[in-house]
Amino acid sequence: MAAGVDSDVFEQLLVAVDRFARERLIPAEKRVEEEDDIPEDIVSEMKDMGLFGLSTPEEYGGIGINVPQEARLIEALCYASLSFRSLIGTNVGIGSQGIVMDGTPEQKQSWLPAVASGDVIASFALTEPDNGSDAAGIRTAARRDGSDFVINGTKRYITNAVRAGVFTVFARTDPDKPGADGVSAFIVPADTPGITVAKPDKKLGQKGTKTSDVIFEDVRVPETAIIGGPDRINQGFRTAMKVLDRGRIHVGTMAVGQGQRMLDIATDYALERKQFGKPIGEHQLVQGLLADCQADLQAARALVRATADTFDREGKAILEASCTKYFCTEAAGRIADRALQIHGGAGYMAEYDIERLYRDIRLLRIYEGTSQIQQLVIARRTLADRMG
Ligand code: COS
Repeated sequence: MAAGVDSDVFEQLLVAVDRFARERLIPAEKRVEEEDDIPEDIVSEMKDMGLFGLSTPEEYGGIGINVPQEARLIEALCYASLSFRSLIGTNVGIGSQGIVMDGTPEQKQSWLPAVASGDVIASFALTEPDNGSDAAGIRTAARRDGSDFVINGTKRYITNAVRAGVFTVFARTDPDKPGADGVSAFIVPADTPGITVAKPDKKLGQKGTKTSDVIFEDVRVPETAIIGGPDRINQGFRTAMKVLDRGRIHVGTMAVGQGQRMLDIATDYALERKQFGKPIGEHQLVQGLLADCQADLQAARALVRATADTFDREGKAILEASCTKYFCTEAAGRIADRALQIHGGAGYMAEYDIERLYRDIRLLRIYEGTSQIQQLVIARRTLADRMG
């Protein structure tokens, strides 16, 4: 088992994050929704708490929590709006984990301390206009020129691109290999000439999060920018998949945090709201909705924690991570729908939090691999296991 942070220190951190989410973040949610940004004082507090470096190893200035600890801590943070998590999410997860997992010691030393402190935002640039689920089909090209590579292409829906100090960019280094085999992962500082970050996208929910197109035009990087060094050329797709496996456990955890929040809101409403002379929570059909939320939530939490333990023990959990992302995010969708239903007409009104949470959590079933991609991974692995 990866050591993680000392258990006493972790329990204190968990209490602090839980309090921060309830006392600081939840009261700021409406402001984030209106301003479509995270207030600077909250960004500073998140830095001070070390949240940007939660998963960065201690030797590089982070807190160094292991995956089971991440599964509890991110649940607590995600009791508040997912927009706050998104700010630290790429540093804790997909933006930096490629460097943590496969980077050279020099690459780790160069980037991880600033990622851990939050002074540099790391962003993960995989998706393209024509390649989302088919990640191995990416077209962004990195053409060799002496000991450099020259990158050309467009990346789409890149989280935190406007805030980024560094991108991990996936580009095709071998044009003759069409699939996963010709792809390499590069560390590209955001101020490298030739990079344009477009205006942030307008979205259904998660206001305050920033996604944008990133355009690479003749962006020149040395071969030492390949994650893991020049010898790891054409290995980038595997790095991306490993990063996404851990990311999928993280997204499952987010679904559990939001699921608990939505169930709590619906329960409070069921106790307060009266119809037919008594609180609606005393009507059995409303109880049925609450019971189904609770059962989904308990199952989702148990699955996240079991998968986090498997990942920690075995160093990978491909099948389990896909099951977790698929089940937990679909469960959060069901919980959102029932919680809104319990609110009746009020649930459709922006004045009530459930309307916003319902929109926010819709993305969970899409990013870091849609539910349908998870089904594909699960089925392929199930069949392959039987075939030996
Ligand atoms: N960990 C490590 N290696 C992995 C892996 C994983 N989880 N998944 C696949 N690989 C490896 C495979 O072992 C294979 O390597 P070998 O050729 O050496 O055996 C290689 O990667 C190609 O794998 P595969 O043939 O399964 O690739 P496919 O193109 O068929 O597609 C899917 C794989 C569809 C599962 C992948 O493209 C995917 O996850 N897509 C969704 C992408 C996504 O999540 N996008 C969200 C954007 S980021 S917010």
